[in-house]
Amino acid sequence: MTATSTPGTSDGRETPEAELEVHHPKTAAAGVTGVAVAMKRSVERMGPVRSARALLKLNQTDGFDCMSCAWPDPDPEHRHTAEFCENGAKAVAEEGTKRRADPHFFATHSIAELDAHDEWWLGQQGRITQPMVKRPGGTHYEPLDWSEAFRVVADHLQALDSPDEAVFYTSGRASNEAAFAYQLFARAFGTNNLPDCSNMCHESTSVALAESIGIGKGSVTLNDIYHAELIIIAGQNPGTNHPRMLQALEVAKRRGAKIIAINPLREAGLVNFRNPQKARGVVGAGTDIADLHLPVRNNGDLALFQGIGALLVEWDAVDHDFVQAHTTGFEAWRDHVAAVDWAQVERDSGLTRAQITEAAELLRGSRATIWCWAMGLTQHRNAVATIKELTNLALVRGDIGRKGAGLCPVRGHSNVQGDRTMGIWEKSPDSFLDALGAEFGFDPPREHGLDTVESIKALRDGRAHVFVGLGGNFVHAAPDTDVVVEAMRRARLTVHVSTKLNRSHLVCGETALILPTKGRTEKDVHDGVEQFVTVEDSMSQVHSSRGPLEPAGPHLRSEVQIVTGLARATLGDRYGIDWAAMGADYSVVRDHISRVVPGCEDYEERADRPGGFTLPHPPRDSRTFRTSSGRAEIVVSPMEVVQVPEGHLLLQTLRSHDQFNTTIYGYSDRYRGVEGGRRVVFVHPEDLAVRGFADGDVVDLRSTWDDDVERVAKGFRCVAYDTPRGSVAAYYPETNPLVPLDSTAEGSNCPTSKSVVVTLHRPGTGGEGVRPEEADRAGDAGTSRSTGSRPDPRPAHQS
Ligand SMILES: Nc1nc2c(c(=O)[nH]1)N[C@H]1C(S)=C(S)[C@@H](COP(=O)(O)OP(=O)(O)OC[C@H]3O[C@@H](n4cnc5c(=O)[nH]c(N)nc54)[C@H](O)[C@@H]3O)O[C@H]1N2
Ligand SMILES: Nc1nc2c(c(=O)[nH]1)N[C@H]1C(S)=C(S)[C@@H](COP(=O)(O)OP(=O)(O)OC[C@H]3O[C@@H](n4cnc5c(=O)[nH]c(N)nc54)[C@H](O)[C@@H]3O)O[C@H]1N2
Ligand code: SF4
Ligand SMILES: [Mo]
Repeated sequence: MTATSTPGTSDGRETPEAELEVHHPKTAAAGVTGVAVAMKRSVERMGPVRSARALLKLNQTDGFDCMSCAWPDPDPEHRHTAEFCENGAKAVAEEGTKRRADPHFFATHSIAELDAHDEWWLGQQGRITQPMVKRPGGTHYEPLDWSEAFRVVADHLQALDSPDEAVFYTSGRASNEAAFAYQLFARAFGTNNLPDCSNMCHESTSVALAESIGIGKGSVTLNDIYHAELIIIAGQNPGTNHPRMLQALEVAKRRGAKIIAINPLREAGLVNFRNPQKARGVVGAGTDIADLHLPVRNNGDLALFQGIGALLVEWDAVDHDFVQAHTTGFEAWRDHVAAVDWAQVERDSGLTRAQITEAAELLRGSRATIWCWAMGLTQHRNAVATIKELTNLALVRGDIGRKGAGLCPVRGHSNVQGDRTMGIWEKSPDSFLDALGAEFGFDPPREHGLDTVESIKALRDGRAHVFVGLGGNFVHAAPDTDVVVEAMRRARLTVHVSTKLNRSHLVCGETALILPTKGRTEKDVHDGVEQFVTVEDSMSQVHSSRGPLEPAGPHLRSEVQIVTGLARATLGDRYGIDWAAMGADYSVVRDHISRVVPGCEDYEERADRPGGFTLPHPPRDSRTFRTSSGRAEIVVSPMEVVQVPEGHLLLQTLRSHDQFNTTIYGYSDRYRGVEGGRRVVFVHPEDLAVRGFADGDVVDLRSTWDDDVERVAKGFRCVAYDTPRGSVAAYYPETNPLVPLDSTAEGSNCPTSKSVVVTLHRPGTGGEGVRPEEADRAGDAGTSRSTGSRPDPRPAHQS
């Protein structure tokens, strides 16, 4: 294949932004700056009245659930008037903006012209107000009415040779009601092709936990955090991605908990935190959150966890009663970890035995330990094994089903966990399909559907022809951007249910539709009756959500209305499913949910109580493990860690403080000291020096994979940074062209976005380790695409 550059990604840019500045990273998170930034952005985008109306209802029992992350809310009696963080406020401002991308906007900008802009600019154009279509051969989107839009989708779906030629993607912001109706639509249509963002996110967690403890969800509640003696935070950056978690950690700390951060980077917030809700936080030095920071090398956690296991075994720091009563596999695991080669543990983890011993001692001394983790563990080839290994440590310490202890995978999207509970899953178990079939009088398809990576391949290879996205930005979120771009362009129809413009609308199938939806912030009234929706947070708490703001336009429909409209147009009255009733009154959907989804009995009443209700979790509730053995499984995994060839580096792709996934709020990664741009790569100073580079140099990144495709992302400014030797970092989604589609986690098929083998190159010269002819090929492809220019990176004041 030919060399590739960054087509289909942001703006095909080949150099860092002119305004890019790098300062010393901050050690403290939040504090006054966080509050000030949140207020400034809100008022800029929404104006003072809408800002106040929205923010005072954010995360309140009579208000709406924050649509940013899945961190839970405190009990109703413990909520503040301002129960949100800086990034929650940014998410609200992004949706509540007064700006509009209306039909006139689409008439004045061709799709090609829009595609030359970066993701930040696209987001700045505001809310989409009417259904839009790009017809075959068309250069622009044009408006159409809802019934015609539904007809276009129905015609394409009905024309397929098999229902399996369509894929129905979901991003984790969809409500439970929308998700339930959507999976019903896909299955009544005849396919389990229900890929979702989870496939790129916590899928490794779901797989590992289902096998080890019999349920793919975490076992702690917020109250457990307050009562923990030790909290371990591995591969997660809460200061940016789950900011209110820091407040819970602060409470735990004041009650005497110790905290260990396992992270290649010294992320602000883990090191030091200033709570803006407490005067002490605003003026004082704040709380040192982490008692111990272990700067593990990228992908080194499996080795670290096995090293800790070896020490616990050596010290016999094992809860034998728990192991005896509830687990299987202990002896084999004990023998495996007791035999670890410490030289290998140290090399693969990048940590010394002394550092590992310090962590193991804290674990030995704790009677209640909570393990938190996120993308730093899930997006690796060995992710499932790594999470099982951490689970082994929790099991041998008896830390499941005990107050103040447990497993706490911290989910990303606000309702990603709820969507899975509602059946958004390409591999839903037969028990769920049976219940669904019994409720609606049909036999749902049983064959597993396509996940995200498989869907891309099916579209690429012409095995799938229709893509429907309920939210999200598939083109920029998925790995191997160039392949995804080609795959989507081969589709006969691409459909996106969206609030705002994004890249996926511009990388079109032959026909493309944008169906504009109301968001969480907005009122949803039908025939004078106010509707509400329900969501589930990262700790299995289900509750209602009601938006306070007037919708962005009179033509918007809610996700439930759009999904049921699509289903009705496509399926008519097949199986006698009453789509119209569900779309008109969401309590009809909830009534179905109460009979189909386990744990959701009396759903209508329990979900709408202040604070909602907690879904059952057998290991947490009664130390019951519904695995094949009926016990929690302590699993042996070989210590396989990515080995990086000589001269190469291991790249992790992560989030800045000023984005939500592919939505770029702005260009300020304040805590890491990067302002005015995003094309940076964080590298250890000696890794720069040995390659003849220095801080400030511009390099191209190339990834190395087992095929003949060259994957290049151009023009990144080197930032000398405190990261382990050999481990580098850069932002997602700019680096997604480097993640090979076939490089996925064993067992979960999650793309390995946190371990990409790369080399650094001087732009244009071929640089280090490349033959000049290779560099030329890269250069050619790099110039084959238009280079759109991004205007002033500071948010413009259009409203
Ligand atoms: N403001 C904001 N909030 C968000 C999001 C957002 O984009 N913006 N996204 C949401 C979503 S969908 C998700 S999934 C979550 C993501 O939340 P996080 O998982 O916190 O997100 P990342 O930025 O990907 O950060 C991963 C962290 O893991 C570390 N890391 C990388 N590789 C390794 C490794 O090999 N081992 C260890 N131990 N650590 C490693 C990185 O240094 C970084 O601190 O956040 C959610 N919340
Ligand atoms: N390299 C790399 N790649 C990654 C990751 C990584 O760490 N590194 N992380 C992965 C992870 S964890 C995830 S979760 C995925 C994220 O993948 P996605 O969920 O597909 O992406 P988002 O950027 O969250 O989607 C943003 C879009 O959703 C739409 N939207 C916003 N609000 C609403 C709403 O209320 N309703 C509807 N219908 N649409 C709405 C808007 O149009 C917006 O542009 O990316 C993955 N990709
Ligand atoms: S912690 Fe997450 S859910 Fe809570 S306000 Fe902040 S972004 Fe929203
Ligand atoms: Mo995620």
